[in-house]
Amino acid sequence: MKRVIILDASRQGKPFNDHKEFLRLLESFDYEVVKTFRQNLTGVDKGIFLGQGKCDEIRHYLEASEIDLVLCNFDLTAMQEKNLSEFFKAEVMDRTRVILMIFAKNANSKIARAQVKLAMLNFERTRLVNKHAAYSQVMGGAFQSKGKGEKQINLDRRFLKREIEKAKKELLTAKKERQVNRHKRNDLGLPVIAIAGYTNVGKTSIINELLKRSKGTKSDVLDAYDQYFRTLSTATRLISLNVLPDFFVIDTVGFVANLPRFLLDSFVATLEEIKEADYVFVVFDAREFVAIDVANQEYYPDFETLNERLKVTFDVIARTGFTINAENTFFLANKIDRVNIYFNGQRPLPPPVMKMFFEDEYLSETGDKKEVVMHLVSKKQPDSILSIIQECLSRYLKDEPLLKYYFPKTEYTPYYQKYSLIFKSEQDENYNLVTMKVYQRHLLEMAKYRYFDA
Ligand SMILES: Nc1nc2c(ncn2[C@@H]2O[C@H](COP(=O)(O)OP(=O)(O)O)[C@@H](O)[C@H]2O)c(=O)[nH]1
Ligand SMILES: [Mg+2]
Repeated sequence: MKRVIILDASRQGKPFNDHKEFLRLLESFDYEVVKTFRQNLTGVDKGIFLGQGKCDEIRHYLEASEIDLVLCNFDLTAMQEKNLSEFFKAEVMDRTRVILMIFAKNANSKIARAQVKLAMLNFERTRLVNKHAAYSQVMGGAFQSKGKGEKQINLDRRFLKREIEKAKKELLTAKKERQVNRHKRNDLGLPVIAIAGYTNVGKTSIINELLKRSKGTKSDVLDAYDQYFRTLSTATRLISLNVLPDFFVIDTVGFVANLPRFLLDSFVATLEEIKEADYVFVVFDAREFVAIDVANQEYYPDFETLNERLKVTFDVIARTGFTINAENTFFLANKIDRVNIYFNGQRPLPPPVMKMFFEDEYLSETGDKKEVVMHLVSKKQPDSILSIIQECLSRYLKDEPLLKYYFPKTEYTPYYQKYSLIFKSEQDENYNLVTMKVYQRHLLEMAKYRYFDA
């Protein structure tokens, strides 16, 4: 584990970026965060961004604890980055650089890798321009050093330009290749649910809860799907529950608040798995917008807060190529267990859903305000999540016929559960009679069990 420190800054008491979110972002790396330094800025931006006193303090700390990596939860100009790293005698990375590294880690496909590379090169190029401006400013009349700096910058610029052209070509090739592979995954025959949302809302936790309940050892369950599985991204998991037919879930890289504009394309590229999904679960943190009406002792949605996030979410998901509609998208407000308000020592039970209206082009053809149903869930109450998945899977099986199968009692057939949503289960002397809908792809193999239209 590499030991690092974090610098956090605020202006007039308002942090530039959320500290907890930054910590969560860093979990992608093998870092041990040893200490956080905070400063509230008062003056204008300086060459070293922070105050001199704070910088001295940090330098002493770095020296004493032999740490040589400093991560900033704010953006720096090229000049500031350079000045700080020289002063600290340590590597200094600003927030955009950290985010770029995360994207690089999460780029699972050729396209994503090419897109991230391009963003990194463009980032370096903007730094060069800054650096150049900074050089001219600082070096001013000193002819010799100015000339030197400019020469180096021109070399760097030419190098970057070449690299950027290369990366653009790579991206184009990768995009062409994808056209060819595009329909590979539709062979799966199992529904695919992508879990999307901001960092730290509980996407991975929800998937882990499902995995905990998933039966069979991993290799066991995966065997049957092996050949398909290879075409899937590494973040895809097969969920095989006793109570529901099998399905896939995809964990996605979290949205980052205040994402720099020029990173949007590479962010979207790391989310491209979403396009292959049949359904998207958009997860939010309930604490951000579930409010309490004290007078009526009721929960209500603080829609103002949510509005902006919904907009960004829709925009990003649409950019992946997934067409959001009212059928294929579910909204989850997770961590409802953390919304703790008590009246006379009692916590009113949160409702299972909250309805709200959202003006959005993606959800409505007419441009009218469209209803968004927000499911209030918690990983602590997995049933709340399972019931949404059940609803999702029954939508997937909407057009399949409801059939009644006769399974001989002597035959142990938990197998059929994998591919079917069960509506009713009865028994007679010799048979288990099960009324169910079966995934289309598996109808044929199930035909050996006599069936009747239910
Ligand atoms: N109390 C509570 N904590 C949760 C819930 N879901 C997730 N968490 C916690 O929230 C943090 C972030 O969860 P994680 O699944 O990593 O979020 P992700 O970034 O969206 O994948 C972790 O500390 C989880 O234990 C929940 O429903 N209730
Ligand atoms: Mg996660």
